[in-house]
Amino acid sequence: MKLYWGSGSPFAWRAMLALIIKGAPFEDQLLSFSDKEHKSAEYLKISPRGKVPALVDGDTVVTESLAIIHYVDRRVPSPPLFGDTPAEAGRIAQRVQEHENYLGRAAHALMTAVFRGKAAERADELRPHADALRKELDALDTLLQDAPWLGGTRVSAADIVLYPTICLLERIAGRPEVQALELGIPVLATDHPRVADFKERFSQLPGVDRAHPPHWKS
Ligand SMILES: N[C@@H](CCC(=O)N[C@@H](CS)C(=O)NCC(=O)O)C(=O)O
Repeated sequence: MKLYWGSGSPFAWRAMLALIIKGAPFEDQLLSFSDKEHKSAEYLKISPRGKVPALVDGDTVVTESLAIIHYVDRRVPSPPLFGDTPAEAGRIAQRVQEHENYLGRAAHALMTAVFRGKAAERADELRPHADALRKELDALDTLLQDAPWLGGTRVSAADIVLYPTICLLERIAGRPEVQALELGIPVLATDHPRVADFKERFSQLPGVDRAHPPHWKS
C-alpha cells in the first residue's frame, strides 16, 4: 500500500495512523502543499479533488480519510479498529461521527482561521467554536474516566481520529497571537487532564511518530 499525505493535514495524519496501528507495511509519499504537488496532473489522476490523503493498493484507490480507515481495517484484519462486536462497532462509529460533527468541526473552524491569518478579524465568530470545543472535551474527559481509550480497552478508529485534532489544537492554542485573542480555547493539561494523558499515551504507541507533521520537527 502507498499513502499520499501532506504535512499537518489531520485527515492524512489519521489515515497514516490507521496503517501504523494496524502494523501494516506501507510506503508513503509526502506531497508539498506549497509546491502544489497535490494539484499536479499525476496526483489528480489518483485524487481528482486534489486532496490528501489517498491510498493506493494495487488497482484499488481510496480517498477520504474515513474511507481509508475502513479500507485498512478490512484489508488488515487485526487489531480491529471498530471492535469485535456489533455493540463495539456501533459505539466506535458513534464516537468517530461525534468527532466529525462537533469537536472536529469546531477545531477545523479555528484552525482554518488561524492558518489563514484571519483569527484576529474573526475573533467574535470563533469564540462559540472555542465554547463548543470545551464542551466536547469535557465529555471526552468524562468518558476517559472509565476506560483508557475511547472505544474501551483497545485503541480504535475513535482514538485515531481524535489524536491529530488535539495535537493541532494544542499547537494553535500555544501561538502567542492566538493566546492574545483570549478566544477561550481550553488548555488540555489543566482543563482536560485525562485527554492530555490520552494524548501522551497515544503519542508513545510504536510508530506513531512517523505520522507527525514533518514540518513541526524542523
Ligand atoms: N474529507 C476529506 C478532507 C481532505 C482534505 O480536506 N485535505 C486537505 C488537507 S487538510 C487538502 O488536501 N486540501 C487541499 C485542497 O483542498 O486543495 C478527508 O477526510 O480525507
